[in-house]
Amino acid sequence: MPTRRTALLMLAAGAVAATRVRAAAGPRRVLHAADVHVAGYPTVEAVRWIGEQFSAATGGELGIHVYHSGQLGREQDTVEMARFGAIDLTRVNFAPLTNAFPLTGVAALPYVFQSVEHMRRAMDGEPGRRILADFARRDLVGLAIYDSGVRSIYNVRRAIHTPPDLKGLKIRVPPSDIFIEIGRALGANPTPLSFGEVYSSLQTHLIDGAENNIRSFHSSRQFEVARYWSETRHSYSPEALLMSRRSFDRLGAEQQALLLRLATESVPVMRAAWDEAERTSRAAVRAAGIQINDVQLQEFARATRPVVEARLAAAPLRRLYEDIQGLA
Ligand code: GTR
Repeated sequence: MPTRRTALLMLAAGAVAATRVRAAAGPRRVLHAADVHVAGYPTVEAVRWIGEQFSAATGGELGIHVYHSGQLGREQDTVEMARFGAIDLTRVNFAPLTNAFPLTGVAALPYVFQSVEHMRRAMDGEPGRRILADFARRDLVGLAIYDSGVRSIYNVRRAIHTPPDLKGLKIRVPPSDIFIEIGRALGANPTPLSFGEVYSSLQTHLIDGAENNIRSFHSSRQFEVARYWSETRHSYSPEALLMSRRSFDRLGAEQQALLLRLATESVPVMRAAWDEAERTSRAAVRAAGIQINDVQLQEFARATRPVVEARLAAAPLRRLYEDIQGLA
């Protein structure tokens, strides 16, 4: 059963969706998708791209409307809404999925990937397919895995070079046991908050810093408040595009096959936009005077190793971890 909070959100989403469908001329059926990122962000544009291609290929049978900028609420809530069929699609990071879908946690672990290429090889390959298939356990269809760059720590106070520099700092992390453990292992005071709350929490000093990829740091405008970016590069935690099983089952077999194909084809489309977006964002935050510094990576890897070890006790997680390492 949905929780009361989810039920209310579902009602709200249903109302929004109904209005939009009546208002919009265009595709005969519109799938409703959620994303916390702003319009123009590579994940938002990749999902729009799928909709455009679908509509073009079918003479307007089906399109996608993306509710961007967190219009439909927090990522965890949109996952619940998709499970219960209140929305059709949601694009969320692995981070808020790690508790309910432990396989996603393996790909979010600190320093599990050696490079962007390694992450892409693993997520395009058998490890990625295993992670996507596991969403079926909870009424979801895993459609695609997108890049999310690499996450680093930023804050309002000082440059971080080694874990002890984080002592006493309240660092926002996504709502995920793994990220809370990473924060603790580094000696910070990890504070789980949803993405939409981070900017104002930095402003009001509820938190001293956070961690994310440079595109999100830039597009959420958090760089206006947090002036120190330290290259801890501790997680590549990718993005998932998920579909409600109920919505998927309502499509015909041909539509299902087309959607699955387009989702796979959207991955290189997204990556091209991502690579460009990362470069632009890095240049923009530098130009805005953000202090970017390197850190003692070995020390960050050593301090967070127990977070990895704790996951490896479970056989399926260890297997996935080893398979990912095999693709390094
Ligand atoms: C971003 C990710 C978002 C969201 C955010 C966060 O990198 O793209 O989906 O999860 O991080 O930290 O909440």
